[in-house]
Amino acid sequence: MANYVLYLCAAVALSWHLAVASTSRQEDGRIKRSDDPAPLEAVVEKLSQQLNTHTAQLAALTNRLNIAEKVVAFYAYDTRHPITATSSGLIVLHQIYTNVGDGFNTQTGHFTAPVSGLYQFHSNFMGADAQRYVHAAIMVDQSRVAYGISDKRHGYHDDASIEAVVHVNAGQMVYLENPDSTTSGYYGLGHTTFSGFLLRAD
Ligand SMILES: [Ca+2]
Repeated sequence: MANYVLYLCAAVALSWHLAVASTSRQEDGRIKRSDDPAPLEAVVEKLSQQLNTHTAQLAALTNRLNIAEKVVAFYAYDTRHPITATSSGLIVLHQIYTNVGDGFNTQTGHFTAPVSGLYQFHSNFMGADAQRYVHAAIMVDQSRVAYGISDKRHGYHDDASIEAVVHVNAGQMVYLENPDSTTSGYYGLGHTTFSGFLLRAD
């Protein structure tokens, strides 16, 4: 009888221990997670959102890099002499050393910006007539952004150099103009030049 009671008590204690142990395992986080897919779905959703964000950032950076590596540059001259331009007319240079980006048109004398950004333009010019002085201007559309004078009346050649650093929008035209009220002659033979290049795209 005493043995039976002892056996019964041992059986009850063992059952209680197993019950507690079983409950403990079910409350274990790692075991519970593998049984329940909800937390994993949340993790996948969060990683998916991060991947989308990083993909968009990579696309934006790639686009920015393509723009930053954009090269636009031209350098025009003319071997004719003299180069004449009517009042408020273009000083058209028909030859080019450099035309990266094909922005400069040798027929019209226009440079058309292929991309928006900060540009630098320069012209060296020289009057062809010893009896008078001439001006030249760098124009962005209708706006004068640089202006200079060459005066040969003292009997010597006189170069003038003008330069502008300006923001130009894609499609805007930049050109050399004779701002005087009369037709002007400019020294050709490579003396009168017009150049420009993109410093930084937007
Ligand atoms: Ca000078």
